[in-house]
Amino acid sequence: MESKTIARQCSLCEAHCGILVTVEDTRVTRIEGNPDDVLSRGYLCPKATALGALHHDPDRLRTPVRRVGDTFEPIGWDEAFREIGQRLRAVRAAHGPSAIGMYMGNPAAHSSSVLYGAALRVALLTRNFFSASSIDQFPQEFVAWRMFGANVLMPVTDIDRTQRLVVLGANPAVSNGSITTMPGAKQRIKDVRKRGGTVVVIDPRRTETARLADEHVAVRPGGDLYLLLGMLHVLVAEGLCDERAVRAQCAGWDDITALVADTTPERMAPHAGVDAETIRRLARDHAAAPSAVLYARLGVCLQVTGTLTHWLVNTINAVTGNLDRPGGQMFATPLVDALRFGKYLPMGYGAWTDRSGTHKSFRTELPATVLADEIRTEGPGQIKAMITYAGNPVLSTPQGGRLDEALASLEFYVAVDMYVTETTRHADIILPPVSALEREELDVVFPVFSVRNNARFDARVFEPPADGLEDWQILARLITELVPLPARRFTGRALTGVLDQLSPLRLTAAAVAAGPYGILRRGRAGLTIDRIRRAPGGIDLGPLQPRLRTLIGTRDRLVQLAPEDFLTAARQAIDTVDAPTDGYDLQLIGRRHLRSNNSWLHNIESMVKGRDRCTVLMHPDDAAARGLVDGAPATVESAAGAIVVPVEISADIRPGVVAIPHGWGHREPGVGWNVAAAHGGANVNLLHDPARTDVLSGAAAVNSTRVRVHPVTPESGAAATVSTAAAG
Ligand SMILES: Nc1nc2c(c(=O)[nH]1)N[C@H]1C(S)=C(S)[C@@H](COP(=O)(O)OP(=O)(O)OC[C@H]3O[C@@H](n4cnc5c(=O)[nH]c(N)nc54)[C@H](O)[C@@H]3O)O[C@H]1N2
Ligand SMILES: Nc1nc2c(c(=O)[nH]1)N[C@H]1C(S)=C(S)[C@@H](COP(=O)(O)OP(=O)(O)OC[C@H]3O[C@@H](n4cnc5c(=O)[nH]c(N)nc54)[C@H](O)[C@@H]3O)O[C@H]1N2
Ligand code: SF4
Ligand SMILES: [Mo]
Repeated sequence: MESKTIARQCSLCEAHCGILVTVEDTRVTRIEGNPDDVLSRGYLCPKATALGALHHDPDRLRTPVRRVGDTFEPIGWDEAFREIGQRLRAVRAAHGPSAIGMYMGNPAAHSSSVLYGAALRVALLTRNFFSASSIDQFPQEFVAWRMFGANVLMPVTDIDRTQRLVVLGANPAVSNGSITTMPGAKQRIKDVRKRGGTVVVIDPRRTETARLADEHVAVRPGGDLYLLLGMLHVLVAEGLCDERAVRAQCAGWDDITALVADTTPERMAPHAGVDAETIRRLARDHAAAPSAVLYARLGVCLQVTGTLTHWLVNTINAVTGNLDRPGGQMFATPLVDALRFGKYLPMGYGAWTDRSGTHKSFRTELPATVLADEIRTEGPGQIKAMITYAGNPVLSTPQGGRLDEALASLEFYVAVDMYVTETTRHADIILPPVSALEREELDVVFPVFSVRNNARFDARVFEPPADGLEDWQILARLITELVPLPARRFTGRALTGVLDQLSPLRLTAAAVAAGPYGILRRGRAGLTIDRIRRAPGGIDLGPLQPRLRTLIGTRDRLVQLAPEDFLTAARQAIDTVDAPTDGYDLQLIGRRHLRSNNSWLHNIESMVKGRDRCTVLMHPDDAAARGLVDGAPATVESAAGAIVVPVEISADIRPGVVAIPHGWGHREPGVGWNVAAAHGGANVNLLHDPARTDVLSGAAAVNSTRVRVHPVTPESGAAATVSTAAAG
């Protein structure tokens, strides 16, 4: 029996842990953490083992398929591309470029094929481009653009050196960090306390991260903005800010002090759901610590106040002198230094809007929540054909339950995905890439957000099949089909030949050579792809260095503390109280599980076995008041929709709040996920109103939806989407 062990990374989430994959004959028999990995130092989570199962999954598509009635049949690559080209060009010729919409999902960012995703987006020239970013980090990019002058300048939390870590709306003990790549986050958090520092978690649920902390503050969902306004008031009123740092680094100080003049902890406390004394103490402790950092993520991003909250997170870090210094918020020096060029990218904010005129484009995108309506609403600019790449928006985005029907109504839909999912089941043609273990690459995305500078190579575990294509090759062929060419039969072939030579790895090699560690700058000592490839644990490039001064893209080269529209929106938010409406007396938030990854690991038996994960988590008092018992099915209902899921009772969640994970609801007919279908669950995004978005960036506000929960009655059960466990 032939056995080999290959070092690479797990690309399932942002942590990109270093792994050792052992293969015996043609099967993956073991996946372990790589102790030599310079960033993850041997850590891996249970999801990593799914990489082997995904590779061997019989449900994974290995050839392109074409819809025939209600099923799919295999088809050759050339035939597929020919048909796609003809159909898409016909749509564009008849209705214009915006008639082709594109949605790019999360896994796209986890492979360097994303370069070709971006290129396809450009080739389409459509206004109807969407991505998972608008149900993820849009508010953070928006804030980075307005405060630092470039959307990529989202600061990294220097967790390895801070003496005070305050986490709001993130659960790194499960997620392993996001927009701060910190594999093995649990250990890193424990280490803060081990070196005498403090950890505070602000979250409506006592999460896995909160359990590691010195203090847990159970904020009201959506209450963080008020909590931070209260903290900022204390910092200003008590003279606790680092005014020297502010004067050297920032503009807008006077506007900030005016804004928070009346936001006393007493006034903010009821909105935050946190008592005034705690707010005051959090402010004082932040200022007193030798270094301190507020780290915020999805829980505060996906709120109507997402942009405002992230603005105040950065502002508090800046005015306490914790921006761009060790132990605070910092910026990496990645081997391909995208941060230096961010300021030259126009954000095109408001260059166009969705057709209802509600949402402005931001970095050439519209919010994903308008996708169903842009397909369904007739008239000029209507989407007639779609391309989805590595995304499952039917489950991952709030669409008022209309996206299924919308996708089914398209003239033509092509999906780049290796599964027949709730989304891709509507496609006319599905183009599957080779498996992750069949590609080799050098990740250049996540080093931009890593807690240490590093360079790590992903080696191939398996040779791809002779007729297998990587995502970038598929996307390059789609580009070839879409760009206007004279004499398509001949020039198309020539263009394919050219693009085939421009693999992301080749492009990356050139970018590395020109980057901060490359041979063009460092001569013979410089890094090359070959050098990185020969270091199976990667190369450590040292701790983060202060460098905002060289990166900042604002006109006066100062951090903008007080963009006018942020101030206006903040004043409005201070005057608005978010009260329960129409008997929807609970607030719904999300949660993630260590064995689940958005919508697409539920087809792997080891990821779904055991207790049902798609449950509504609620406080014992809330359950008792509604006559609900642990494990029994309940109807969760909002103004937008209803689902049925089992109840899970826990005192870890704030009374008045319930939590349901997203990415479930795999029972639709025709979905090619056989294991997932048996576990079902329900799609929580049916409960979220697509019209409820972050006011400034347009990101979906899914973390404080008003709901009611009650035992299943015959009527409510029939009307709702039922989860397997609840039904069974
Ligand atoms: N209510 C609620 N909704 C949420 C969230 C939440 O917290 N609450 N979280 C949001 C977040 S943060 C995100 S990132 C989004 C994710 O939203 P999406 O990106 O839309 O969905 P995923 O579940 O990641 O689906 C990924 C798809 O890509 C396919 N895929 C996997 N790897 C590859 C690959 O290498 N190539 C190709 N071509 N396809 C691949 C999978 O088969 C799957 O169909 O969900 C969001 N939705
Ligand atoms: N195991 C696992 N890991 C993952 C993923 C996964 O699906 N599974 N997904 C990956 C992706 S795509 C992403 S973007 C990251 C996300 O990474 P995180 O943001 O760390 O993950 P979440 O679990 O969504 O954490 C959000 C937290 O916010 C809390 N919260 C909700 N509303 C509020 C609020 O109003 N205020 C405050 N203060 N807190 C609130 C929730 O209780 C939750 O604990 O995780 C990545 N890692
Ligand atoms: S945390 Fe888990 S899923 Fe994420 S990269 Fe590491 S091993 Fe993979
Ligand atoms: Mo995400």
